Amino acid sequence: MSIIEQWRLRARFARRLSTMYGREVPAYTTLVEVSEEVNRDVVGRDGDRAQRLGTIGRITAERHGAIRVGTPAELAQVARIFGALGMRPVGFYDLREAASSAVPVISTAFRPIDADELARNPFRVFTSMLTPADPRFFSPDLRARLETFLAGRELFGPELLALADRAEAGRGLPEADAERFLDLAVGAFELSAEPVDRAWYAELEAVSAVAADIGGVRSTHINHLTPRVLDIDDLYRRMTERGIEMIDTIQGPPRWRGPDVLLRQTSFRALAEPRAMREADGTINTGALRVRFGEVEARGVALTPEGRSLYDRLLTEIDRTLAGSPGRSRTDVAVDVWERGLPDTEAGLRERGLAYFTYAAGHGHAGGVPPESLSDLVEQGWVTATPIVYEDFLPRSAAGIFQSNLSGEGSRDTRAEAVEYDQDWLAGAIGRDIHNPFHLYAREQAASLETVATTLNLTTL
Ligand code: OOG
Ligand code: NI
Repeated sequence: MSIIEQWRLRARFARRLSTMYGREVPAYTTLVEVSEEVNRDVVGRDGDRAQRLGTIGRITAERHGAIRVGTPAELAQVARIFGALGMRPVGFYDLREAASSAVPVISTAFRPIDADELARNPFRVFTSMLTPADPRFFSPDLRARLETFLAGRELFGPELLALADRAEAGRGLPEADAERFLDLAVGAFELSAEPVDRAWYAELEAVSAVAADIGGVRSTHINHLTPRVLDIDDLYRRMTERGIEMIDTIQGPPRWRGPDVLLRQTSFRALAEPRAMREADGTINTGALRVRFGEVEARGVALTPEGRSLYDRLLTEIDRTLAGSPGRSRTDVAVDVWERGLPDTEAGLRERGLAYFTYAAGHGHAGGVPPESLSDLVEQGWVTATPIVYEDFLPRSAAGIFQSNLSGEGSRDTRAEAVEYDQDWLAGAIGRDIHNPFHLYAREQAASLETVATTLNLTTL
């Protein structure tokens, strides 16, 4: 019997989720249309250069989603559903620590981890879990009621989870089961029509709008979906021209003359959606909640640990400079800092070991004996270097995206001690390894170098 392989399940799931979200949040459909327009124009203008970090086929289908759950048990179930789609937990993000915009969640991202799987369909989901045990956000009393509420709900039914386990174990599902699995999985992330308890929601909202979105309702939902665009500044302008209100900034590194690194993101503000509300006396009214939005992103080259710490230092320098001269625009300062701090060519990033590349034996050399160093090999045309695209997220941008789409600041007791939820804790809670993104990029780079060494008959590289 033929089975639908995991990557096909993943691609279908991403497509169906996108259709569903477009129906629920029509401005998202506009965002996708405008992204496709921009991508067509950039490819028309720049040709192959536009596709240096992924083919237009991959980029057109590329999405990331965001979901939020309440407990380790729920997160473990999410891991089974995404495991069915060939997506593994990668990276650990603690958004409770974000300086100006703390949110009571810790997060990981589920995504494919092998280069060929990413090329087939790179769908990823930023997945956050509430931290009720953190006393900076929740009093003991509220924590207890919240945990009881969360323990009493079911986000994913037994049939969905059983199909997920079969898909993961068998690396796919027969067609009829695949369809059933996708129906149930997409359905689990639709906005529920079940009435929201107004007082309970408001009580949590006073602590954090994210806490209310997660723990104030008896179901989960896709919070946003994000297409990838090749020119995010152009997209921002076009969306604004269409009358869609965007958040103030594009998060992440600035646009500048050098290579794009990591990730730039922006979004449109969360829209008021009608939701049924249950009042204290039991009557049901129609209210509105503002939690779901559309985001868009441009991806650049993945940085090594050295590149990443340089990036983090440059961000700090931008903040420091701005604090000292508040009249200047953030963009101006950022471009300045970038031009002084970062090599403005791919070769520069490569030679200083700041970014990851894959290498392949080329045909551009004059012949003779190949040189021994990698940079000579590349310079003399023996080997080509292609940047590896960044597949992950940025904690500071993530916190900004969360916050810029929330109304209300929430409250936080800054005197209380943080509770340690770290990566090991999270891995234990879901019973799966959490991959280190740097190791994944380094592994891909190393595998390509090994092939080059074999092809050119070099003993060391
Ligand atoms: C997740 C926010 C983070 C991103 O792209 O950085 C995120 C959320 O709002 O649940 O999606
Ligand atoms: Ni996002």
